[in-house]
Amino acid sequence: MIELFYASTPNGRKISIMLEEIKFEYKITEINLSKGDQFNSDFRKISPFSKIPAITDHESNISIFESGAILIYLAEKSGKFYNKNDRVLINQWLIAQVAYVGPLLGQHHQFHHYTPGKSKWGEERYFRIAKTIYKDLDERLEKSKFLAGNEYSIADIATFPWIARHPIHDIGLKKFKNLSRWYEKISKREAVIKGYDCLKTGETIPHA
Ligand SMILES: N[C@@H](CCC(=O)N[C@@H](CS)C(=O)NCC(=O)O)C(=O)O
Repeated sequence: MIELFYASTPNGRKISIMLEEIKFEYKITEINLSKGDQFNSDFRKISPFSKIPAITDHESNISIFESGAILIYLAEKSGKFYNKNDRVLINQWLIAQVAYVGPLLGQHHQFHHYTPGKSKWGEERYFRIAKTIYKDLDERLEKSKFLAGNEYSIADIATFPWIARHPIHDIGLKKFKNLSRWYEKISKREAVIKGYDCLKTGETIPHA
C-alpha cells in the first residue's frame, strides 16, 4: 500500500495519475497547503522542504519526496512507463520538467494569475518564458509522438498536469498543434481522468 501525501496541484497530480496508471493500491493523506499542513513536524520528517507530493511505501517502509524521484521509484517498482532502452531520453525530459517547465510555469501562475499588478517585470518575464515553453514543447512534439519518443512515459506524466493549467496561462493551447494533440490524447486516458480527480470532487480536465 502506498500512502500519497497530496494536494490538488500539478505536482500532486503527477503522482495520483501515476498510481492510477500502474494500478497500485494507494490511500491519500491530504495536505492542506493553505492551512499550512506542510509545515507539520511529522510531515517534514518525510518531506524536509515542506512540499507535496511525498509518498510512503508501507510495504518497503520507504518514504520519498520530490515528484521526479517518486515517479522513478514507482516506475521501477511497477516496471511501467520507464522503458530501459529509453531511459536517457526519459530522464532528460523528466528532469527538464521538474527543473524548468514546472518551476517556470509556476512563476507565471504567481505573477500572471495570483498576483496581477504586483510586478510588471515579473508578469512580463514569466509570460514570455511560459510562451517559450509552449513553443519548445510543441517543436519537440512535432518530431516525437511523446516527449521521450514513441512511448508514453513518466516524462509525459510529469509534464501533463502542468499543461492542464492552460486556462490560467492565457497562451492559447490550441494554437500549438502538436502540444494540443499530445495533451488531448493523454487527457483521454482513463487513469489520467481518475488520477486528475483522485479526491473525487468532480473536477474535470480542461480541454485544449
Ligand atoms: N520540486 C518539487 C516541487 C514541489 C512543490 O513545489 N510543491 C508545492 C505544491 S505544487 C508545495 O508543496 N507548496 C507548499 C509550500 O511551498 O508551502 C517536486 O517536484 O516535487
